[in-house]
Amino acid sequence: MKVEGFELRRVAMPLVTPFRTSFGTQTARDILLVKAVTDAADGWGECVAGADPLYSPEYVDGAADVMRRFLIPALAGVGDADEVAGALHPFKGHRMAKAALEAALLDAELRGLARSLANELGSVADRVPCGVSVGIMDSIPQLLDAVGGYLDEGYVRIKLKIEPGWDVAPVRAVRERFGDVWLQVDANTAYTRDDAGHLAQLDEFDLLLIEQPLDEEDVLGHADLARVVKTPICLDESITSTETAVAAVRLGATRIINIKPGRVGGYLEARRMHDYCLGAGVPVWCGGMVESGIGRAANIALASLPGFTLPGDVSASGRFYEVDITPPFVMRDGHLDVPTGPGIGVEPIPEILDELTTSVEWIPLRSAR
Ligand code: NPG
Repeated sequence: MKVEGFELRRVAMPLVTPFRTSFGTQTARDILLVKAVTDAADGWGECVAGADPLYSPEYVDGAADVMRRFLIPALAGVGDADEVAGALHPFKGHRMAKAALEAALLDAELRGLARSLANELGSVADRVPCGVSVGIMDSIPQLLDAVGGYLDEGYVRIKLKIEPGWDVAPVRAVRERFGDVWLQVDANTAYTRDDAGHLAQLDEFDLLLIEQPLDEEDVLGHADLARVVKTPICLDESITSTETAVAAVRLGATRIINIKPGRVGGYLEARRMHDYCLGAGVPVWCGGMVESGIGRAANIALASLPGFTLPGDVSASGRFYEVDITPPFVMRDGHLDVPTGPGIGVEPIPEILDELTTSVEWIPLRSAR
């Protein structure tokens, strides 16, 4: 495959409702889409970096900058998606930027071969169960309304965002109102080691897991916490590669892993992490980063691998967007169909894409070939 260049396209997508987490409130996404133009086909990737470096050190302007100045030039001479990680390895970090470039090339390559990403990754299912992530609300009645609405739509698992001051009471209220629904919580690093006793109060609610209670660098703190709290700890932000996953599992810091392709540097690394976890008996689930249909399609493919035994943050497009840039993913019986078409199986709808685009930049590749 000969790569001619990459189009970096920024798209502004308003959310249907504000999404509040312990690190901020999001009302729209400023999405960086990458289109790889090759002699095989064009391919799409979505960069999940946020507008501000609040979830991770990456942010969308920084991702565009590192792609433009360092990552894309380093791809001259790369002919296959599986060469991308090696070519970009000299550049530290920036996994979300790297993931988007690799995803675009993988999509182009698979489209050229008329093979689906799901097949390529090792999918074993034609549909995946949908979990939904529910933001922090102003009041418990408002939260109960929101959760009730998602359960009515058919979501099979609820994740509540928590932070100090919004944890035990909302979890208790949801448990009391909705009975034995699959329930888990996500703190996005909002607690400290001193909160161990407080977090242990969540044990009585039979949660599937507590996600990333402590700082991303405090892996040892999670291992200590896991000896105090009975609910399984699941790491997200701390796990940036298969090697960090192996270490966290060995330390006893995590019993379950949230795999997000952007956070770990791409779908190929995500598969490698999945394969390790499957072999080690560590359940995994697919995280979400409020993706448009481009990233969502690829996440659904990943979530259909055999080790993804817990429902992921894999929601219908309508959970976040009134209008998506691809045909929307619609939930049926609490599940989404795994795309079967070539590559990620979906493409942006040109008129909608153009309407939501805020900038486009073309970066040609000076190929060594
Ligand atoms: O379903 O796409 C989704 C969102 C799931 O809660 C979700 N994502 O911390 O996991 C997270 C959180 C997130 C969203 C993190 C956006 C960073 C950015």
